[in-house]
Amino acid sequence: MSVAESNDPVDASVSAETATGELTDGFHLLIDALKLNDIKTIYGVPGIPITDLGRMMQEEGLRVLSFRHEQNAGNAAAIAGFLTKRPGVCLTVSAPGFLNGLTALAHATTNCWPMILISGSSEREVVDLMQGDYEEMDQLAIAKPLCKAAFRILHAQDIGIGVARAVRASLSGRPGGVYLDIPGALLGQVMDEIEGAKSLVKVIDPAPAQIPAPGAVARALDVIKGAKKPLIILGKGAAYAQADEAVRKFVETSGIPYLPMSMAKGLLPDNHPQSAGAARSLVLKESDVVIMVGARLNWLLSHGKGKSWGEPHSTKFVQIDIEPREMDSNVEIAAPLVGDMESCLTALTEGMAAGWKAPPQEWTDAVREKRDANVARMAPTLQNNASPMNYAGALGAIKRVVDKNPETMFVNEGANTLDFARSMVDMHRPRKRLDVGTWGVMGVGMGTAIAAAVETGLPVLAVEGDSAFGFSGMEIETICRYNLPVCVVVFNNNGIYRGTDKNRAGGEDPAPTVFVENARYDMMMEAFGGVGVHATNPDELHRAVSEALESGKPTLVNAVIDPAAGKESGNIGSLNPTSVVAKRMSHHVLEIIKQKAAQ
Ligand code: ADP
Ligand code: TZD
Ligand code: MG
Repeated sequence: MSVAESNDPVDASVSAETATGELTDGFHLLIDALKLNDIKTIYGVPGIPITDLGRMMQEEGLRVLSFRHEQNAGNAAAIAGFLTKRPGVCLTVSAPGFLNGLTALAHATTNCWPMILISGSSEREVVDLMQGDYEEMDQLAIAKPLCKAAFRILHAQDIGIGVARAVRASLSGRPGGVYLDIPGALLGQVMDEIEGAKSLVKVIDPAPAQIPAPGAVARALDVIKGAKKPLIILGKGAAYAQADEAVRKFVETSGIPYLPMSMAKGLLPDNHPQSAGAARSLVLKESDVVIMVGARLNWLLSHGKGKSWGEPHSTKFVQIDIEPREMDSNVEIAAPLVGDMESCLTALTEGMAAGWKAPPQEWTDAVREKRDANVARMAPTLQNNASPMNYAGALGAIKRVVDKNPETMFVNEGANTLDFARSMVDMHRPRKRLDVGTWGVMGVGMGTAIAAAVETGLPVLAVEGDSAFGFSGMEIETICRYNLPVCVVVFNNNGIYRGTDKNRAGGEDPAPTVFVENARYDMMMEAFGGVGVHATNPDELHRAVSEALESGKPTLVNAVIDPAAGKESGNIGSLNPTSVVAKRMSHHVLEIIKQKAAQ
């Protein structure tokens, strides 16, 4: 189409010197803007008004992965952000599609991962007058409190700046989720193609090094030097930062035991001599100085206080974080070190170089002994060949496969399936363990597995509770459609936590935590042309998973787990509120309720 053929008002902006007479449109400007900013993959679900956008994206060389539900596409984009240090992009349709994707955007923000949710939206004029447009919703307003930043682009000539703002906002400082609202009408807007190309913006240095203040480094070193029982806690912020060598140097130069948070496992191999992973309770309780390295003192660390920190014993904290406001969020931070991971760790390591004294041997020996004792105690349970399987037997088989294939991307969700796997399956390389993150979300599994395969090209092993799997299980069709090297293992214990609960009223309905008995999840995979395996003991499980990783064929292993093996809520049962009502309410109470009902 040429300028002459179009009567869009935007054409008025075309300047005489540059106009070629050829036009571009919102669709192509958006695609060009994303490509210019190194976006290579789009995770989404098509529909009005973005169906053609997806087609054109594919035509223009972007990889477009179409999902069965936006939440899974969003979870894929979120983890792509974590893995690549670039924003993962999710593309959704208006209102319901947008809302489905929003959960994942909030999840990305909560986890400090860069992600952009691009959603089509309905006619602005109609939405704002609330006149009932197709999929009407004021999406920008709804997204705002759930992400780091939210933008709407109304004019084709602003697409370049709009995308640049989204990319920079997602990556700069503490990374997070960004919402980008694309009213359908924008995609059809036209402008001169040369002017359009000029309007695009390549984001330069979106996450610049942030050097910590020298005084803050000296303060941190002083605190560390004064420690008798120091501990390093590595968090997923350190994994995200891809400062792997700086992490290793800091830990090894310091000689301090370290505890990896779930997704920081493998930053140093779990069998590293300084790992205190298997002595968690001891090191949290006993340590006097803790160096937080890209980890927050949130619920996962009992907020840095209370019984698990050895109350009344008081711990001094040093904290490295790119987000200044994280400091003192739960307890006082004696030495805040604000800056980017690599710069902070390098500064600390350099500060240690001159005559650094290793921590007291009494402490490091105590940690090592406790760890070795716990590992030795666990070892035989990981070898048990019980059928139906218990968690240790099944995870022993999984552990042996992962030890042999350390490059495997390991995805994990569930309650018992998550908590036992975290402690029983060692990670050997950085950013291999991908799980439920800060919120403990069920349903991240298949989206995560798909993005892990797509972004790394490596084989993926997803170990899933049967409940957890159900949240995103339909995406096994997506796995088969794109022929991704993903092996899903469903730990099938017939339910949430356990499969043995009974209906307390004695009625026909099963208890709320119980599923269909002896379901065959493997047959779901077969329905889409993948490989399904039914495994009833650890040997069968080991064989099935080894073969799947070897062949790279989409596989689902239905691993039969003893329905009585799990604990309520896995490791976090203590977070459940308890009822004080020992028996049914008194006669008087029931009488009052009856009278109210009769009114
Ligand atoms: P975990 O759950 O493993 O304890 P969190 O998600 O709670 O980890 O904490 C990660 C922290 O890392 C966040 O506070 C975030 O601001 C921080 N962070 C992320 N990227 C960087 C970086 N490049 N440099 C320093 N800190 C970072
Ligand atoms: N919904 C969402 C989105 N996230 C959640 N965490 C929950 C519900 C609650 N929940 C858990 O915290 S774990 C879990 C649920 C439903 C499932 C546990 O069952 P599972 O694992 O089968 O996945 P195990 O091995 O049976 O414990
Ligand atoms: Mg289960």
